[in-house]
Amino acid sequence: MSTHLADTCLAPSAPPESFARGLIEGLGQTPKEIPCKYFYDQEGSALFDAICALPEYYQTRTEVALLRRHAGEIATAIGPDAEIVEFGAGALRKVRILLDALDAPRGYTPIDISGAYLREVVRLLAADYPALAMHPLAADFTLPLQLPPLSGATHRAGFFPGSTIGNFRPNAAMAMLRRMREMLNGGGLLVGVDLVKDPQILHAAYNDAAGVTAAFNKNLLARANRELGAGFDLDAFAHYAPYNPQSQRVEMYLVSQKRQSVTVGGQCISFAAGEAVHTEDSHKYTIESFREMTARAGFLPRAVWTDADRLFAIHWLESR
Ligand code: AVI
Repeated sequence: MSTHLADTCLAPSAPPESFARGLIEGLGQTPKEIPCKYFYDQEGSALFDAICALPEYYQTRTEVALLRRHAGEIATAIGPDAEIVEFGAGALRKVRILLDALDAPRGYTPIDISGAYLREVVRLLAADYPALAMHPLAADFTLPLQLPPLSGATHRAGFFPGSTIGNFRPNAAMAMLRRMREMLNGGGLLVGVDLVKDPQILHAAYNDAAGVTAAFNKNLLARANRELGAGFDLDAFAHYAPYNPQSQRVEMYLVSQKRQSVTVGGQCISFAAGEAVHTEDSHKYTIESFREMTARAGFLPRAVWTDADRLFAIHWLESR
């Protein structure tokens, strides 16, 4: 569910009713975890928007600049009369750049778990693109799903910006790419991916000076307090987000600062002092490692656009 409608960054989330179940299940495991899809309630989406504007979080501004700079080439790669399928229907700012550059785009199919969010996306875009046929799909794009037959467009092109793919483990990311390829039925995929880089830059991006990422991480506990009446003391948990240069991912944790017990949905959950709850992985790829993964998923990796500092890459993948 992407409940926040600011024109910056949004990410896929999960229906609220599943939060209690997912939280209790994850905290019952050893080691403890909370799936990152639960970050994005209204508060979490607003915090994520704030992250996207942080000086340390280079990803959003770099991707937007790449889209702007290479919009013409991207439009040529996609071709005229296309229907754009956006996986996760997030940042309107990004899809607008694409739609403005394309030659006669025929349709837009945003896929998001939140029907309410989709309605708002469609309302906002329909005003500016009256000729574009809107086919919103309220669904979880990480699961198999079938798109309705094409109408008006000659082909589909997928759009998956924001390096959301990095929040999936590589095997899951590859399986998802395979499903996307099948769904697109011969159409290509434009995907934004954060690059492997100097660990200090990555560390700063997930440990910002203003503490917004820490608040975003702790929002999982705040959300449990709001929605489930859980008794988390936010000060009794610390945000910890190291970059692991061997596994090439930022790992995010909430670390219990003392021995404590919290009641969540009627269940008592105990934390040892120093015990960590794993909340997110953000995998980074080199241009080559990402191309290799997409080729194994059945795509033909074509053009790649990257910035001079090699912070971020946008890949154009054709279907075999
Ligand atoms: C949504 N996703 C790509 C973000 C990332 O960078 O992995 C989520 C995020 N987590 C902490 N900061 C931003």
